Amino acid sequence: MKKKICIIGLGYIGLPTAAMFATHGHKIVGVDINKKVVDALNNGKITIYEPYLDIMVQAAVTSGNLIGKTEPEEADAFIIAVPTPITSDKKADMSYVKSAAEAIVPHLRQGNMVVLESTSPPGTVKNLLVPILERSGLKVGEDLLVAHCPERVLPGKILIELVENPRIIGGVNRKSAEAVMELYRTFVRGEIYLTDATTAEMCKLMENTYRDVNIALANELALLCEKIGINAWEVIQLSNKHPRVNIHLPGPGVGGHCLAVDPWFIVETDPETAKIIKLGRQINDSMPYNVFKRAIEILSEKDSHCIKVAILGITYKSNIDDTRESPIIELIKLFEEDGKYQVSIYDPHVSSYNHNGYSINMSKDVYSAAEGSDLLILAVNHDLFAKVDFELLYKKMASPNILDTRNFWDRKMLSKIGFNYYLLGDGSTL
Ligand code: SAJ
Repeated sequence: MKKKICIIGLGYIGLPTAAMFATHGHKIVGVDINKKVVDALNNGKITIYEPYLDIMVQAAVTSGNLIGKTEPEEADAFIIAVPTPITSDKKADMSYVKSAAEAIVPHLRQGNMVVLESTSPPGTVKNLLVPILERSGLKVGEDLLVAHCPERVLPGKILIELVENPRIIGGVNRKSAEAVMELYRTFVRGEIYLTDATTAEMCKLMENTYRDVNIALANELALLCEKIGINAWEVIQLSNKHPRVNIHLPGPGVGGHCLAVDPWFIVETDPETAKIIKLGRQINDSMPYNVFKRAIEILSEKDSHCIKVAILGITYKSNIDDTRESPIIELIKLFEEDGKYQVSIYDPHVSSYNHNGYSINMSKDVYSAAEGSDLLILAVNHDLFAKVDFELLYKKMASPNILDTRNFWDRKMLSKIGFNYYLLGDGSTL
């Protein structure tokens, strides 16, 4: 049966979810406190980049099934997809979830569903959401069906993963979980597994923690191999031939709003017990500094007061425009704080960067960023960087040093042109 659904939060999760429900026949009110986002939506436009999302949103708005508003209103179901950022002392900031829940209370009616999609510390539905919703006077689990349905989509592949990924739905009781499952069945083709709300919260956090800890292991291996004088990428490739081994990839750090944040929500719950999780976070957070140190070693021959470093890529991973928690920002800051370096940055997906009063000047292309530089760091493996004209790049640079942090470029080809090619995690080039 077609429903009216109010989706609170029109970001990387809320907007695609709204468009998905709307193009499957439901009436969607997309709610955001940012008027610009709402106005853009009502004009069929979007303010974030995600492949094909613009087309889908436009279709949904044109059909009349998706409209944007700055306040929630009465509906059959409410989906909360607001951010759960991290505070400076690494605690979950639940203020957006709290205000979204409070905003829907006056509109709740008997038989409504409330779904929390935002990634939250274990116990959030039980201890934070339910007490707020109970202010409506409705009996949670009977008159009001409540569940956690964590999002699991990969930025860059959101639309396909929304449909195909398996989902976990954790209800305050079975009745709630089953009702929410029926709603999501509208477009989810993957398996749907039902459980309780706190288990669902922990599953979501552990999925990202599992990945974060495994990347930390790969980063530790990279640092070890640099010291031992061997190539970590070869170790990984060969070790992964074992049928039960899947070592992840090292890199300049772990960013994004998920892996760099979610493990802290578990640490916060029990810091004494969550030892590996915390250490993994610390190792990954140290990677920008390790890249910086390696760059300084490469540049140590240079006797100059102003050394020019070019950095390619500023996003937290390849082929997206998202710079949240990007380790590359930390790397840039390390060079700037040292004072000896002039840094130029280019990213084909980011034309300007300004966050909390800190702004970065972006170059207009690879070659203007590289002009006169003594070292070029490949920080993000955007597909577009495979198409660089390396002969031209060689001519532009003052000293032909490349530090590849992603094992993305062809060492042989670059060496043939005349570059000194260095690879993160490869001690054989030291
Ligand atoms: N990275 C590495 N080495 C690797 C893999 C990734 O250094 O081997 C780095 C990336 O460069 C990036 C960071 O990790 O900085 C995170 O990238 P990612 O592609 O692993 O994940 P996200 O943050 O874009 O999306 C994750 C996904 N979670 C898992 O794969 C377990 C996604 O499915 C979740 O929905 C999403 O978090 C989320 O919203 O929680």
